[in-house]
Amino acid sequence: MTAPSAVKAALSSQSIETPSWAYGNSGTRFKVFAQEGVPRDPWEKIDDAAQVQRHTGVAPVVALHIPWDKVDDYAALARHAEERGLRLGAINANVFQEDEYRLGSVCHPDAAVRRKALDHLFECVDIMDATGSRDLKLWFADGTNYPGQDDIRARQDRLAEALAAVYERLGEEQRLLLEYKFFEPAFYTTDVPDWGTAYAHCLKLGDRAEVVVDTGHHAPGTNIEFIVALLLREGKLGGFDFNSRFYADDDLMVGAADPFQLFRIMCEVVGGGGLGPGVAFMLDQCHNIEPKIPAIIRSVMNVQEATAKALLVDREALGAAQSAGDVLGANAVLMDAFNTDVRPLLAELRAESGLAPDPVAAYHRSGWAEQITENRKGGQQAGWGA
Ligand code: PSV
Ligand code: MN
Ligand code: MN
Repeated sequence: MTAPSAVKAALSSQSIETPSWAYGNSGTRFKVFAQEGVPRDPWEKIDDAAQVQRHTGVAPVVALHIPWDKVDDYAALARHAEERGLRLGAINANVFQEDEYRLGSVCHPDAAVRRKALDHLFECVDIMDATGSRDLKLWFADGTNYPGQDDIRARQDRLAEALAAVYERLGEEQRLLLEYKFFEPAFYTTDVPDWGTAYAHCLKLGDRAEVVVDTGHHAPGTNIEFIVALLLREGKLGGFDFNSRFYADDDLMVGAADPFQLFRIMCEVVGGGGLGPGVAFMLDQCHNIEPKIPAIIRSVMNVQEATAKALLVDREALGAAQSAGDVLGANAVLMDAFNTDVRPLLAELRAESGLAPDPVAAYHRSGWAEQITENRKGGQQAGWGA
């Protein structure tokens, strides 16, 4: 087994990015259940993110979604984050919530709509310049519902053209992260449905274009860790949108539905040398019925636990069993790590950093929930899931 000190050192280097929209109200197409004390604006979302960081110590980055997080002064928002020990992470573009986008955004058959979408993407890069964000995260709801509705290849050409224009606009330190999703809202074709399509576009664009793996965006049974291994090997894994799913894009807490899958993914990340700043460990979740801040803390802890288990894999023993063709032995090495209770190790790590061993309990004791319930009235909907 890897020495606990090495595991702790590696864990300390991981930083988990929380999404601004997970702090606001969200729901399904049937109902958004409003909660007391939710943020009324992006400034308060950052205040809540600071609570997650305060109790976990490994979530210092917050992703924004534009225009859900529209403010007049993005540099001031970045300062607000900095004053709370945070920094602003990925800027998520939103070209899916306006009437013009009924037939798509950058793949739309009408050049005027494509132009509007592209202008929004440029605006997102301007925001990155102001916030110091490294990553532009692109997810397109583009696709078609019926065979013959539009030309599949022409839509790919339009997509490539838009991506090239955005890539061109990026600074040297900025990256374009392309997210795929196999269906929804389009039901027949989706223009970026899978890692292969995203990879092909990123490859053409250049080194600073990489793929985002949203764990909820695959068909049931897909071997996500294989995709992760392959993208890492090709130097094209830009990051994750972590969440878990029972059915489709459920956006539940990561590690809730299938902790073993999360472990297998993190094994590939660790094995492929992806546990550094090159891979963004973002959450993309919607907490519809559970209280938001503790749910985000729990999610951060779930990622940490899976990472710790992956770090505990005895790589030497695994390699030896694999070379010897010892099928059961190799599998046992992996399962030993998965079945290790890493909670005491993580509690120790937190204590060493001056944190309480149980971040959820510490949050509940802190009085923050009572304070925001008292001080915030009329919380804002995150903009998602309605
Ligand atoms: C789309 O389903 C998605 O995963 C994209 O990342 C969006 O930006 C996000 O959800 C919003 O929650
Ligand atoms: Mn996502
Ligand atoms: Mn999604």
